[in-house]
Amino acid sequence: MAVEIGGIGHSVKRKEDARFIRGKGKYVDDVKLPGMLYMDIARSPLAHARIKNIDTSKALKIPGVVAVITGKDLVPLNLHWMPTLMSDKQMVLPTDTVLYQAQEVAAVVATERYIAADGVDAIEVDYEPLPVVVDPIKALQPGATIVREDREQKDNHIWHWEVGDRAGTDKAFADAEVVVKQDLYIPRIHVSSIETCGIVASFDKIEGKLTVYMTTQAPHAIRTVIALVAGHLGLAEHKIRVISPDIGGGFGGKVPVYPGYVLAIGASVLTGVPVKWIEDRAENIQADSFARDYHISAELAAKKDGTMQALRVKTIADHGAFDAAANPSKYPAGLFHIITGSYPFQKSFVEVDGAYTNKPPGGIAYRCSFRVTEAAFTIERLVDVLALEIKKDPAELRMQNFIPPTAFPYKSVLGWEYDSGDYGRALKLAMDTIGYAELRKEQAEKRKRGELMGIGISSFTEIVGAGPSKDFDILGIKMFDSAEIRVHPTGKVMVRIGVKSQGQGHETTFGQIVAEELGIPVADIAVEEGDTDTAPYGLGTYASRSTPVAGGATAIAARKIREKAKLIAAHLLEANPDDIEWKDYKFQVKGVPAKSKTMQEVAFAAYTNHPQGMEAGLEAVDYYDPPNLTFPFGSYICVVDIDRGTGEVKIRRFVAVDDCGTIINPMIVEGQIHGGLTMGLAPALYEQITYDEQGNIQGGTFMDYLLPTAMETPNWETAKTTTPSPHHPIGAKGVGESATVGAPAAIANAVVDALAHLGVRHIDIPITPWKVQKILKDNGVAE
Ligand code: MCN
Ligand code: CUM
Repeated sequence: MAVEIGGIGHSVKRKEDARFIRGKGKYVDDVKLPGMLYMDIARSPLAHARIKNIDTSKALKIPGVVAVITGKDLVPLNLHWMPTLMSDKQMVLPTDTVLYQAQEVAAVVATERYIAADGVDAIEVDYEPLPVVVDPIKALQPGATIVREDREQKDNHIWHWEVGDRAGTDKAFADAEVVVKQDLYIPRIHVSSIETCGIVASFDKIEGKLTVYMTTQAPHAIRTVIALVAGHLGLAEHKIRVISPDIGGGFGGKVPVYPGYVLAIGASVLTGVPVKWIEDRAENIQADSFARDYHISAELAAKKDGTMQALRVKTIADHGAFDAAANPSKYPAGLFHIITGSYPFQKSFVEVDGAYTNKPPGGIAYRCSFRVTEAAFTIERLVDVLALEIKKDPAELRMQNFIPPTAFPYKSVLGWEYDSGDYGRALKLAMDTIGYAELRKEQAEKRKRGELMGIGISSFTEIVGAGPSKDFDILGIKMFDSAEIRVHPTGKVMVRIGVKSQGQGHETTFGQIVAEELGIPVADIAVEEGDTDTAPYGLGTYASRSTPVAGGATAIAARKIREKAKLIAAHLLEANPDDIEWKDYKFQVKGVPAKSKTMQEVAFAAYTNHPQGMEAGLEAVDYYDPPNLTFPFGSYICVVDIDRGTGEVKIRRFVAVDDCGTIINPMIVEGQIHGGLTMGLAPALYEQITYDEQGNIQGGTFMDYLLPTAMETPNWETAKTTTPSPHHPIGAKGVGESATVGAPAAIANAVVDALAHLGVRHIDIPITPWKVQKILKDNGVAE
């Protein structure tokens, strides 16, 4: 019975894969409208320059070029600047100054994509170079080149944010028996989704209606933002339809609004013809928002026996030229204050300062719900630094300190209330699975022979599922989410939700939630997302919030339907509703299993034979505002061998134990973890974007920006524990980012562990062979 339904806990095959694996997905670039024009963008070669003149005459002479748009053209429309999600503003096109390399300078609209590109090549811009500042620490020093001359404040400081008890923490440090300190740089990296960003904007001049097909993770928010920003041009919210079709990976990179989107919409409104803009790969990696770029200085105070007492963290956040991060309004540094992690610190203090530099906007939440990756990496690295300092096994040190399972719900010193957790169980399972004790013995023997082997642990706590709406909003729009369910007369179901999959499998898993609640086979349930004309209002998919928030809405909407269905079942069974129970996916008269009705029978009656006085139909809507976030967690153990000749790090084994509460679809969750682990491996060993002193990007192609391929990716071994969320309607927590958050520290800790006997305490990621080989050479152990 249960197998046929395909409810919660079943590895139902992904419905969406039927089209994806046949190449039949429908992405933005598949949208082709009659008369459509194509847009391409001219970009600045310099990181900071005055624009003396833009000559568009040659471009306009190219046959097929319809229009060239510059900043000056946008001024009368008041569209040359746009608000960012972080209450900053960002240039759509510059009128006089460019602030980073690859910044948009002009747009060309043409009858063909390649003619538009020729038009871009023919635009002549006269630049006067200005001094460049790329280092945020230098940017904050007095006398630094000012990046944002448009601001009243004449320096590069964006904001200061702090949380915790400064004086109490300072005192705890002053009194502490042991203090360890570590500076860490978490480098700038870039989301590299298979699909780049793109849009087809289609303005119907007669209806006054704008239809936008767009690679966005949050279509409803985009609709509202367009209405707020372009309302003065006559674009009202009921005449704006945003469609987010299939998306080839978002990972946080498709949350911000990029100038290209605005330009394509503007171009369509002006021409009255559909306009398509599809970013190329180089533009995507060079100009779109970046992640991380945190300069962290962290200290941990403890007793001699290893009892952790206090944490003190100071950070400089490099946001590039505009603060276009996608954080909830209240939290400019995201949820970085989850940094106390899995440990019951008594005192903590965290401060972050944002800085402008001549680089593209940074600060997006690349597969981490708002700076959680930075936080988890810092605390899990710091715990290992402490372990080395007091000569204690890092597993033992963690076990000694974990917040005990009896302490949940646990209120952290920096203000979060962790819903549930059992950290010791997860770490023990990881240790048993990998054979921790044996590995330590092997390591000791190898060390005697001069061989380099390391074991690294990361026992992270995640924080996902923004709302609740009292604390979480974007530009004032509260973070709740929604579901609308309609049961048709023949018992088939249409579910529409306010979030939007970018590959996470929502069509399958949200169907499974409804299947479980209504006893209708998942095959009979269609799930639709991403069209603002049909889906209920929601805040979109990021921060692993779909399951915690829209998942809750879906379960509750289904339960509303079941309540009504029960009354219809009682009517059909000629019984008192109080005598009806929901059992084995059916309504039964208590104690008389033979007298029962299926949901399909009830659905038919809802339209053909419903009780007198009751509304016909069977549908429900729910807007769910979660009471709290969810706190998934895990323990990862990584084993590395290091080549003494090349400095290459080889991951021999990696065991990942994750706990995301009730699991809807184990296969999909495992897939999320595999993908997430690879995205955690990437910054640990390979990925980093750097800039030279002139602000030229050094990692602007995949020749220089190393994405791990199947060759570099180890065989991930996964296992799980299940600690349901007590407040979520089905006990589920989010999981989409856990592995990316947890993996980097396990890998870095393993490498440091392999080299610890040489006096190594820390190596900044990415841990490249070059860095390791230098350590080996400096210590005379290189082969
Ligand atoms: N799931 C489950 N049981 C749980 C938790 C989740 O079966 N207890 C399922 C969900 O139903 C969903 C998937 O796992 O099908 C991920 O769910 P969730 O953790 O709620 O995350 P979201 O759906 O909100 O996805 C967002 C998350 C984020 S923020 C990034 S970044 C990321 C990630 O998902 N981007 C991805 N995974 C991605 N996977 C793909 N293929 N593409 C992306 O762009
Ligand atoms: Cu944290 S990236 Mo995801 O939130 O889209």
